[in-house]
This record gives sequence, C-alpha cells and structure tokens, in this order.
Amino acid sequence: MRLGLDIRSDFPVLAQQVNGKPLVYLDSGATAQKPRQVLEALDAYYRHDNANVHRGLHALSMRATDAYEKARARVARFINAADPAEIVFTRGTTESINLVAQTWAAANLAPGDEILLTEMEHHSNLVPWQLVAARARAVVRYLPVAGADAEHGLDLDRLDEFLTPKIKLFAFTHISNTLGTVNPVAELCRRARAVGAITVIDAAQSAGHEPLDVQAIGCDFLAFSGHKMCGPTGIGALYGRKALLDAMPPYQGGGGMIENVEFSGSTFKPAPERFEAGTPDIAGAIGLAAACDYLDGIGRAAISAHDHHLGELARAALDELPGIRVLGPRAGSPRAGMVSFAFNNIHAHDVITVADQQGVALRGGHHCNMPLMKKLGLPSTARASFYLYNTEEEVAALAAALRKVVKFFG
Ligand code: C6P
Repeated sequence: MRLGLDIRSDFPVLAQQVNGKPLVYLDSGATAQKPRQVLEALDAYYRHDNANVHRGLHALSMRATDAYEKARARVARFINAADPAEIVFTRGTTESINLVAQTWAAANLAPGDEILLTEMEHHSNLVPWQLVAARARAVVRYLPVAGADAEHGLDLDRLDEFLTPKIKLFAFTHISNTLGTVNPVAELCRRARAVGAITVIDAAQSAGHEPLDVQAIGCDFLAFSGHKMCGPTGIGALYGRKALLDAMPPYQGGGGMIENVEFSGSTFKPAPERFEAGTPDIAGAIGLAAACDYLDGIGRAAISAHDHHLGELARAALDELPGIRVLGPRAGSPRAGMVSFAFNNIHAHDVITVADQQGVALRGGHHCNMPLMKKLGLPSTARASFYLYNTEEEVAALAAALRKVVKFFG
C-alpha cells in the first residue's frame, strides 16, 4: 500500500472543498485528522458500552472498564513500555508534563538545583518547569540551538557544559514543532543518566510519526497527545518508569485514586490510578487505542519515510521562491516532515490567508515557541506539516499557493 492517495478514503474530512478548492490539509502538526476506524471505535463505545469505569459491577460498567484497561495496554505496546501500569491517561502532552512538574519535580527539587531544557521547547515543556522552579527556588537552564539558519539543531558540543551534576531533570522535545529538528533522544537520555538526571521527553510531534521504544530510548518519562496521532482530542498519555511513578505524590485528588479515605486523611492507590482522579476520558482512551491500531497497521517507519519525503519535496519547492527564509536543519541532518518559513516583508498571517483562499491549510504564528522565535529574530513563521494522508500533488498545491502569495504581495 502507498501512503497518501491510497489511504485518503479512511479520512472523511479530507473529501471537501474549502473556498471552492479541494482541501489541502497541511496542519497535522497542530492536530491530525481522524480515520473512520477511530470514529467508529468512539461511536461503537457510546452506542453499546457507555458506562463509568472501575465503579460499577453491572455488565456495561465491566465492559467499559475492560475496554479502558485494554486501551492502556495498547498504548503501552505502542511505545514498548514494559508494563501497562506505566501509562497514565491525561488530557495530552501539556497535562502529562505538568503532572511530572507538579509531582516528581515538586517533591525532589531543592533550592539551587537545576533543570535543563533546550531553547527549542514548546511552551508546554517550558512554562511548567519555570513555575515549579520558582516555587522550589531551582534554576532553569537552556541548551542552545545552534545559530546558523541552515542547521537549527541542538548545540550538542556544549552539552557537557550544561549537563552538570547540579541538573536534576533534563526535559527536551523529540521533534521541534517549529524547526522540524529530530533530536537524538537516546543519546540525550544516556548523557543525562551519566550525571544522575531524570529525563522527560516531549513526544507530541513524534509519537504518531516515528517508531518509539521507551525501553530502547532509556527515558524516565515521555509525554504525548492523542489528537496529533489520529486519535481524539482531550486524551493523551504520560509514560513513567513504574518505580518513579509509584514514589510520586498524587497530582489531583478525587474518586478513583484513593485506597482509603478518613476524615483525618487518605491513602492512595499505586500508579497509574493514583494520577487519574475523577471519571477519565473513557471514550478518548478507546479512540486512542484505535489510533494506535491504525498507525501500527500501516507502520510508523513507513509513515516517517512518507512524511520525510513530502517534507523534502516541499523544502526544495520553497527554496525556489524569492525572499523566503526556510527554517530547520539542512538536508542530511535528521528532520521531520514539516517546513517552517518566513517571507521578507510578508507577514505569516497574510501567507496563511492567501493559502487558505487556495484551500491550503497552514499554521502561522510563534508556534508556542516565543523565546526561540525571538532568538531567530522572527515575529512569526508559516508552517506546512505533512502526514500519512498527504500527497505529492498537495506539495505542488502548496508551492502554487505560495507563488500566488509572492505575486500578490511582491
Ligand atoms: N503543538 C503545534 O505545533 P497539546 O496541546 O498538549 O496536545 O500539545 C502541546 C505541544 C507540546 N509539545 C510540542 C512539541 C507541541 O508541538 C505541542 C503542540 C501544536 O501546532 C500547537 S501549538
């Protein structure tokens, strides 16, 4: 099976016109479209099995609980976690990272301790650490992004300078949502372990695009969102090593996470229930498991190769345009299937609007990477991000739309 055209019929939303033109959806980095297999799993759950989990003894409740726990095991297999109990369902990457910041970091950081991030972190992997550092009187440091436009990788030559024994936790993204840089996550984890630092990987942009094996990578925590990998919005996961999760205090209190409650105090279940207070997003978890089935049925190595191919085609086409600055690593360096770019004297919002008139959906702005954009001297960029349902013809449509932008504003 070829990706692109051959699987488009799985994605009903793509078969529409926008502004009188066939929709060319190049914003999967923001959120991916959903195949009918995921839509059907959600529909079937609500039609036949809807009940609360872990609470009822009736047939529907037992079916819902079974499906919810099977979804956990499916997500564990998706990233090769050793034990389903290492998967905490959350609302997504942002909540997963906040959970670690509010629990592990809050319990383990002392004044003067350091947290290492990188300059290419999304606000979701930056602000939670600033918040917890302010409370613990810890210090946040940032591994630089190498300056030259054609590179945009982490400055690994300076890693030893930053990764000192003072660093208690090193949090970094797998794939930059602005640059498309793919970071060497296994190496970063190995180097962090050597100084005794805990590692947190933001896999928001990689989980649905790259094969992921948390045991081979050797990370302590990994966070991702269902909606960027063909699953529903409102569901995601935190992987955490079991020993670490079990030693962490609860995040939120409520039903489902307690062992015993007295007026004088409470005791808590082990992970993962300890971190899932209240009624969870049961349908979301089931939909996420269906997305794992769908993506693994195709194979993430094939998806990654397809995304990469389209990204390279797009980059070559963009390089032909006058007055354009294309971000991200040069050809030959690891980079994902996305391209961020800025035109001299044309605001990204104007680019997006003209592209939208051609049916081409792009993202524009600071991509929740404000400090990085400031470092790059750019107020905003436009971004095209590719996924398994995109085609070479859509890359051509992107190039044609951008030629119109240049003609219109140039
Ligand atoms: N990026 C984009 O680039 P949530 O919103 O929790 O599902 O994901 C947050 C997030 C965290 N890390 C990275 C690397 C991300 O790219 C994102 C989401 C979107 O268009 C929205 S800013």
